[in-house]
Amino acid sequence: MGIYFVTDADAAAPIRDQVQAALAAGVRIIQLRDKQSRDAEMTALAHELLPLVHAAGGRLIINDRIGVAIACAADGLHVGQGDGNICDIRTRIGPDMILGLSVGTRDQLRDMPATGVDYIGVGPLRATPTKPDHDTPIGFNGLAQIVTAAPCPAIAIGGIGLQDIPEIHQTGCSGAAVVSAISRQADMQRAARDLVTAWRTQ
Ligand code: TZP
Ligand code: MG
Repeated sequence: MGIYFVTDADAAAPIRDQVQAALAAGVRIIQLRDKQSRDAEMTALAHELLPLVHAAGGRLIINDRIGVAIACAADGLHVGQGDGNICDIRTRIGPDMILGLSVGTRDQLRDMPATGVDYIGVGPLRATPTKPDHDTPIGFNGLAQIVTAAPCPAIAIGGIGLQDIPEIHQTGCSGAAVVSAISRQADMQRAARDLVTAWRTQ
């Protein structure tokens, strides 16, 4: 998956600009995350973003909202531990939609159903102000333990910057998810390109 961009509703730049910068830089997985907007707004934005993402050969994944993901026929849905039963969610979204699950402990990995989840987002690697209610940071050791035991591709998330890419790659992660390392940079496209290049040259 490489560099995976998660949108930032609290950044100065509008979400659409963030996504365009990430796509122009070569990011191919975009997660639309906006905890505040209503379902109808998020669905409308997803409808706008989907053609842009697809024109770049990318995939659009919706955070949390199963109804939105279904309504806009998104490529994927990403849910957290508190977002419902994974088997039920898989039944609702059908067999083809990408399903990602956040995992922060080995217990959570053990409790994950053997099938149905396509990838896990593992973290937070570090404490991050972007998600004030995040769980305890797991560090590189925690990340490596979960990634090694995972039955599916894993991507790291939480407090990730350019300098972390080699170590994340070394743990066996299939990608690295970032928010502020793109969304809150003065030149978002340049920041995204540096991340994409760093991942590709590992
Ligand atoms: N899930 C775990 S940490 C996080 C999410 C959505 C936020 C990561 O943001 P940043 O700015 O890349 O640290
Ligand atoms: Mg969630």
